[in-house]
Amino acid sequence: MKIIHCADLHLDSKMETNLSVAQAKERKKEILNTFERMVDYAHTHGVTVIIIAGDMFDTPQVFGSTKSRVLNTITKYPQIDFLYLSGNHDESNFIEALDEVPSNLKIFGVNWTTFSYPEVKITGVVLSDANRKTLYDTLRLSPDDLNIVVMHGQIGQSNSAKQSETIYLNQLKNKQIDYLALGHVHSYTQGQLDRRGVYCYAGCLEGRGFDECGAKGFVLLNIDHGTIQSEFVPFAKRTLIELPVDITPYQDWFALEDHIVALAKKYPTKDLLKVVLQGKYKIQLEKHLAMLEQKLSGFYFAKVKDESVLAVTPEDVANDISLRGEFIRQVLGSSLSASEKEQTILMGLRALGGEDL
Ligand SMILES: [Mn+2]
Repeated sequence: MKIIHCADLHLDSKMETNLSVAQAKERKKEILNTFERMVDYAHTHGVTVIIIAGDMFDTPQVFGSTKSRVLNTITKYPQIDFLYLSGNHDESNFIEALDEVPSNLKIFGVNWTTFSYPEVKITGVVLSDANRKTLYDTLRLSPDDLNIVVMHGQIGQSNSAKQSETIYLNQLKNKQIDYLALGHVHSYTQGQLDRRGVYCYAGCLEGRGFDECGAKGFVLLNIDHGTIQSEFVPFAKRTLIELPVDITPYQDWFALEDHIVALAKKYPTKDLLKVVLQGKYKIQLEKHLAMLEQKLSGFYFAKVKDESVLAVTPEDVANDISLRGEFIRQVLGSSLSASEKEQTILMGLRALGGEDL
């Protein structure tokens, strides 16, 4: 038996942070497409259950067109069960607004609900303020069954935090869980729960911003002879990549540009790239950030973030008796912050060089 564990689809996300209006619209469509592609994959790979561990939608208000595409996808494959747990973003509006719930769309509620299959029992609960303390005591699983448990929230070790979103892993130990299918964390993460089981966040299907970099996809579970094998399947249409570059060794901007362009060649141009300049640079390095962005414009999206700092010390200009040397010594000796000093020195040097400010 094969099962897909996915989560955090955030359908209908706005996507406007970095992208143009047209690209944001396109990415929004792509996220929905990736969900549909995943369901097609399930069909062609003999998957019979898809667990959606929360945050299927980004906001409680779901566009009618999105809702009907999701419903069509679900009803297109009646032999696949969709086990849906609402997360902290989507609440239960999607289900409540349905005239008729398709028979293969099965829903977890605020009490433990179990869906039984010959090879596995899948049990889940939606966290709420009312149940967050009692749910651990009310979970009863048989050691003789293969058990998947579905929840949405942030794992924590103690019971001290107050948020209803916290899942206390310690209290799920020795509960006969074989696989804890989680949603909430947007990157694939797996760890040992106890001697018997593992916990796993599937992550989101598509990264939306540069806080969601790296491979995104779903987890494919293969159940065979009473054991669960799990495998992360990268599935996103586009990946967001953060590329840190230490510019310390470079005094020539064009050599640095060549270096960055060569590094960027490792990634497909369909992806979204953020180059982060780091390290300490000398005054001699003249930066042309817009030109670098232009050179990376073959990517679906590219931007350059400059986090590098100017490395000039009083020793560097100790013997410089020019106005420039005096100016730098004055600024370095002032009470300005490090970034203010950097800005002031750069502006001052440009002014001394006769450039427009
Ligand atoms: Mn989420």
